[in-house]
Amino acid sequence: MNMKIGITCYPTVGGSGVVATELGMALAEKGHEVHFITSSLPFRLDESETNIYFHEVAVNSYAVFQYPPYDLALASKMADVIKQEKLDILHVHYAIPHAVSAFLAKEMVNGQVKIVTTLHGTDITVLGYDPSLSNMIRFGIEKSDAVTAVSTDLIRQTEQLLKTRVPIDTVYNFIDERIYYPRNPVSLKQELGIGEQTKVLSHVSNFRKVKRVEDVVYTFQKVFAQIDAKLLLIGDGPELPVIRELVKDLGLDKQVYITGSQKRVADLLSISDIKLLMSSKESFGLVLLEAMACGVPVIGTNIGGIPEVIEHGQSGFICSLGDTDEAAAYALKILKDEKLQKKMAAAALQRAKTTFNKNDIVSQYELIYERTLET
Ligand code: GMT
Repeated sequence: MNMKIGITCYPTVGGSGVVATELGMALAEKGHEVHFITSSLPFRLDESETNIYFHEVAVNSYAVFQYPPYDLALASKMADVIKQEKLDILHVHYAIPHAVSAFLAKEMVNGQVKIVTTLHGTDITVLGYDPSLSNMIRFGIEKSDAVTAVSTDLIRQTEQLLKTRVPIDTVYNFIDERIYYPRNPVSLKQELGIGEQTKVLSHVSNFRKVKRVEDVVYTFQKVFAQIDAKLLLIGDGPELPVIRELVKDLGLDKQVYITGSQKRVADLLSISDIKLLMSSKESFGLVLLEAMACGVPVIGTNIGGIPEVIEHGQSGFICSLGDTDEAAAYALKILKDEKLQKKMAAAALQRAKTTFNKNDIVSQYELIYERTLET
């Protein structure tokens, strides 16, 4: 059954925006009509594709408003699009503000749409602790017609923290396998001046405090003490200046490449022997899946949804939060044993293709949409 689906997400670079955009494009390819209702054109969205439409939410900043009313402008735009385009489904990513704006929009059109909300983590694990917002987040969740979360651990945390009383389905994230696949690494290694035998560790994030990039650097320091290696720090964010200083203080400037935001993430991952994610909060860790799809073994912390992505001892290793000795020991175990590295790389690739298969996951969302339309 072809449906008319509205999608709202934060369109800027970030896992939730990427997943929402990829999902919209995949649904459009399957014949659904997809309407993005966002404050700007989502990164990676090609609006010239068939069945894709973009509705910009314009936020006016009149002098009387101390804060521009994004949530209300969004609700108003959602209501317009639901009416004009006769949307069946409004799929919002993040409970606040998006599910709350969707609820307002639904009220404005007398309930003529179903709301599906996907939780990505930040609204629950960061904002859920703020008592002034937790009632609002619970409201957004409970007023949705269906709710999904990107990991089972995120459901556990949501129920524990917010005491929600509605069913939530786990629907894992997926990546576009036309972008993330094992590529030929030789030329890029040469271009970066990295020797063919030198091992490469990498980290990709938005350099927020929760990503604990300093643990990545300390882990690398311990690995480099034993073998020839380089570290690629890919991405940008508030902690980058602190990390740059740390790298300098540790005398690792020549071993650590700070690349900033990159369009060639898949290429950089493909020349990596290991990918590290040492976060203190992570509902899923999309960057782990991106690395696995490039055939790279991953090491992540025992936090949030990470253990659902990495099968410990198969596609990589799970270490305790903050334990850089343990992370370095796992990294060295992989890097010193070529046979193990190849086995783990193949397992990572296989897991990305099966457990996180794009077609299966898009079908799960379609079934959830259909279920809401039956009620
Ligand atoms: O982690 C971030 O800083 C960005 C954030 C987002 O909203 O894009 O990521 C969240 O959603 C991603 C996609 O579902 C997940 O892969 C990330 O684990 C999750 N981040 C956190 O839970 C901290």
